[in-house]
Amino acid sequence: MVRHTATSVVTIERFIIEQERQFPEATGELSGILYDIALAAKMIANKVRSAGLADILGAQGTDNVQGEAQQKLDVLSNEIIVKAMDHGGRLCAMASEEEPDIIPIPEGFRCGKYVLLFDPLDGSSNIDVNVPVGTIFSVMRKITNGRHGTLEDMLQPGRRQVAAGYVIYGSSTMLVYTTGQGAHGFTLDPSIGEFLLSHPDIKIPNTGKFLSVNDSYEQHWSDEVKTLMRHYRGLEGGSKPLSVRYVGSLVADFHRNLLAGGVFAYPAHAKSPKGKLRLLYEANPLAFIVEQAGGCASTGHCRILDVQPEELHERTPLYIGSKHEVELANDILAGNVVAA
Ligand code: P6P
Repeated sequence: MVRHTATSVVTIERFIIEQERQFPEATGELSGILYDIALAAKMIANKVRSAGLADILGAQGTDNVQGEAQQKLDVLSNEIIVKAMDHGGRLCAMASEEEPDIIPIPEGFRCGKYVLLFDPLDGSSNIDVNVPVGTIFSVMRKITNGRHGTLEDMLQPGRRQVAAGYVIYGSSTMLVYTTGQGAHGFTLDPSIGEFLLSHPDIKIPNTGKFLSVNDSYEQHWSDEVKTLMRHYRGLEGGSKPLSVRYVGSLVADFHRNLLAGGVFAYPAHAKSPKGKLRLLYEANPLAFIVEQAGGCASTGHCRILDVQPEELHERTPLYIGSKHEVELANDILAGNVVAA
């Protein structure tokens, strides 16, 4: 494989083709999916950038100044992705956080051999206060017979993903993806409308600097989770305390920890017994990325990528980031390390 540096001028399209060429049996369908996702990301970035001006903020159901039905930005982002992906002939079905059921490929369009699952705009409640938000996506091969994709094709463990990634709409727009050959970051150059390679072969530091957790739920945490947080904060176990950084936008918190080292923790608690974050289109894709970058992702009891999904929108507890901090979570939540 060609080794690129952050100063190489490599578009995402060229990088995808170079990766595809490593596999003589590749048909180009997965590359096509990634191209289309990059296009959708540019379109969403354009909407997010001007949201405050284009009067597409706020909740659905209200009218904007022109009297048009106001569209929530995440509904709009969902439509952008569906419309960009549903006619390429590479997918046999999609699933979105915004839609209760799987999204079939319209009649008249060829069905392909992949399914796409996505959260079109995670953290969209942060848009109104100009906090970074993101798109998260996961691609798996169809495993059932028949033309159209089914729920069974979606309910595969995350280790079966063939591609995964996210887009962060922050101070710059970045797309980070993996197909199992490392995790690579591309930054959108708005002057030419191209994603350019800026972070080749991302590696997360083994030991973190940051802790991302919403500790307003502390009263609902188990004793083991409370012990874990005391370790993260340097109050037990002798570790250096982690700096707390919590944006409340998963992609923003994950991306910072991926580049600088850290752990994002969303434990299960009495009010959210299975956690809050979604397994199929939030935890799984980010877990694929972080493992490719040398990190870990766990439910606190097992590897995220080994969880067998039972429902499309099922939730999971999530500990994801630097290896040392996630393995500490596994040890403490398994009762191997008890409170001092
Ligand atoms: P809490 C945003 O609503 C989101 O789904 C993630 O992006 C974020 O990490 C999490 O929820 C924040 O949840 O309970 O801390 O507000």
